[in-house]
Amino acid sequence: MAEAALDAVRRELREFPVAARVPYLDEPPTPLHFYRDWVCPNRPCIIRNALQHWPALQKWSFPYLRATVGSTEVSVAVTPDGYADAVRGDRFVMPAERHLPLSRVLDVLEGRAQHPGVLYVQKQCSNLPIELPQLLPDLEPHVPWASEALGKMPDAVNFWLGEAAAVTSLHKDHYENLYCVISGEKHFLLHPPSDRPFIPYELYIPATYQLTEEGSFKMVDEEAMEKVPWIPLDPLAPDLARYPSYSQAQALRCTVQAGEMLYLPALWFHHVQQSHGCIAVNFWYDMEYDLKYSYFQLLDTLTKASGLY
Ligand SMILES: O=C(O)CCC(=O)C(=O)O
Repeated sequence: MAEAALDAVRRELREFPVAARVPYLDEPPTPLHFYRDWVCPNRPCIIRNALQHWPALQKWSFPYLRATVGSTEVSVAVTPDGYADAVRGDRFVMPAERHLPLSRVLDVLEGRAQHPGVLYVQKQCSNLPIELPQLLPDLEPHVPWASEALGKMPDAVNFWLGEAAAVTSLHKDHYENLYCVISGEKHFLLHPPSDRPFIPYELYIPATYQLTEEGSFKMVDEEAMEKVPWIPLDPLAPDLARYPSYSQAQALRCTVQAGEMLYLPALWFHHVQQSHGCIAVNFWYDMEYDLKYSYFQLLDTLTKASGLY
């Protein structure tokens, strides 16, 4: 009886409708349209012609970055394999953090210098205004129509620049994310929150990579930290023998080109890759902890309780 009921729940979850692709808007929406058509229904879209007035779009080349912020030290995530914040064996491993002049990162990206591991300038705590304030005149400090629709300013404005090998593992955030590509392209693999029953989570011992003097990496456990719930699955090569339910999840893929902005709604799972040297900026607006959040929590609880994942 209970098993039949669970089967019925699983069937309903499998058949839950999702969009087949991420739609494009040819111009930024009004605050009302953004709120009504995208934020409320928690639907992603790619917005064109929303950044063309930013000087960054014309200016941000490697020579320009060298000239304006080349000597500025930035936090760089360094990993042996390009995966920061990802499951490796029985650990959740965070990157080694280096502070390097941006010109050094650019040298490595251009093949003029070597550095052990894979470099990714990314620190998700407003590294743009904090570490690279000289670049702020080249863009708007927020996305006005989004700030008006959401009734708040962004919690963080982040700058991303990295090697093609730098990958962001599948995860979700409680932010409404406006992700702007300035040069190059980003490849997103997305899952709607309704795919939660098919996406595995496990608890992992947290560890951090340390880069030794000789340039090799070792993992050091973060003894004081609690275990971290994380997704062990690589959506590019899912281990379906181990996580068979993932075959029922429906990934949406999209590429965000230079000059485009992805609206990535809160709670959507995302895995991100990029072209070599891609430059991006994103705005994180804290989500409203409204019914959407409550429904997601309910789905999460049911998923765990039903033994799905
Ligand atoms: O660009 C990336 O590599 C990751 C972006 C991301 O995970 C985010 O904005 O939440």
